[in-house]
Amino acid sequence: MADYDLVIAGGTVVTPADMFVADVGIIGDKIGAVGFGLRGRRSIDAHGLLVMPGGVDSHCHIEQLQSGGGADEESWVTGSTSALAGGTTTVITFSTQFKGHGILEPLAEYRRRAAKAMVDYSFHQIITDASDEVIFNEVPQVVASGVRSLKVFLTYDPLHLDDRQFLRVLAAARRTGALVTVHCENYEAIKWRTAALLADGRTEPKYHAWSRPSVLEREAAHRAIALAEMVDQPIQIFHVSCPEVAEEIARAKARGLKVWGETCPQYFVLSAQDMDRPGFEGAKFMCSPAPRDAAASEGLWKLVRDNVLDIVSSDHSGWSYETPVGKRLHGVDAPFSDIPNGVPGLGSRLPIVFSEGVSKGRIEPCAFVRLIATNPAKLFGLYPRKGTIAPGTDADLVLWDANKRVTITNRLLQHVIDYTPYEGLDVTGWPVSTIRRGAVVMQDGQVQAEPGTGEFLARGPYDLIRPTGNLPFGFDASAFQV
Ligand code: DUC
Ligand code: ZN
Ligand code: ZN
Repeated sequence: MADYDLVIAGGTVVTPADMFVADVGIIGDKIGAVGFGLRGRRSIDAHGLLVMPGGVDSHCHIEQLQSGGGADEESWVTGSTSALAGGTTTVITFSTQFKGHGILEPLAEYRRRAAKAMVDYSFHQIITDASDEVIFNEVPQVVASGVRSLKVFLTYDPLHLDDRQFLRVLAAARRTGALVTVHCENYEAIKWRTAALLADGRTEPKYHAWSRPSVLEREAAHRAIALAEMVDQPIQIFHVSCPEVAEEIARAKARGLKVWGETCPQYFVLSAQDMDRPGFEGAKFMCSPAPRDAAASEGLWKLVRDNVLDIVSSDHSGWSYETPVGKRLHGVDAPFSDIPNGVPGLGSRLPIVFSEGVSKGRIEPCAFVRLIATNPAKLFGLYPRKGTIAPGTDADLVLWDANKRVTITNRLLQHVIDYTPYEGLDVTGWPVSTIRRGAVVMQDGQVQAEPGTGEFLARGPYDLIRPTGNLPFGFDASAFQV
């Protein structure tokens, strides 16, 4: 008699800590057992494949509302399709705020849109206007609804917060038990350098990198960490592009601070050189922070191995290349400062990290699992439901052919964006099947999930992001409405 609805038989199970040949037995939407000789009503032969937790992408932009109306081109259906095609089963995306407005209405609208998801999902709440109403009234409601992370930008018009506003967000997070994630670049310095570059007639996409050198990311990361230390509020530094930024995080960790760092595949395989292609082509590679150089990429791998950078997310933020609503929004002669930032990456995240990391011998498979699933699940309060393979956890799995060699093309990634910055990149290692809460939702590149089958993941309080209790002079300024 069968004990399980589905058995994944004979694969090499990779958990965050261990790797061994076993069967995985699934009952309904949960893992029932990991063992030998398990009998299921259905069985999938996984001999020769790795069986890993479904990817958790804790930083991606899907159907994000835009200030001028409308939303990002990548919809919940197309974004989910790409995620599932690439082995990711959970995403954390963004509900945004428009300056002068609150956060409750956009969050309600965003939840309505996300109801079409085919992956499980949660949100970070972006704060662009730290008004009294938002900070003291709305943030507590949003956090209580399960959106337990706030996101701030230290640069970008019209998103950026000054230090006082940033402090108010840190304090609100401390009061409500949320994590703060930070886009670290120095706003004024980028504006100043951009003005000088444009004054000198340097307008092409490659000057995007010149406008925001790594020192400006390092400065902002240092400042974010210092202010978070003063408030005693845990933070995560988003999309670390180079070692000198990660070293700020390493120093903070060594001081006992709760500071975490994320990097993204673009910082492993792209460089500032990519933006120096003929004509407008360089726009395809423009994202912020800007990709650096090969030495920076290699340096990031060392910081991954040293556990300074513990998450690799996609920062999927797609803008099509050929359409008038994407990179060409302001025309092909637009100066770099008017070209939308961001690169697509939901579907390519796991293959690139696996290939560059595991296949090229930089990390072990268990470390890969930690980077792309376990650590994001832990940091954002989704673990152990997500991010591992063990009895009682959600049956989210990716079956992986570690030896399959693929040349990335846009078609394989199945997002709506009309290009990938990784076109032509050779990778070794590719997803064969994706299983989301017990259902096979991707097989050999065919995504077979219905819109609306993704679940909202409300995140409750969890220990990892509790403040340390170390405050200068023992004075908790966050207890006051200032
Ligand atoms: N940088 C961001 O901070 N967000 C999305 C796109 C990008 O390049
Ligand atoms: Zn960012
Ligand atoms: Zn982003």
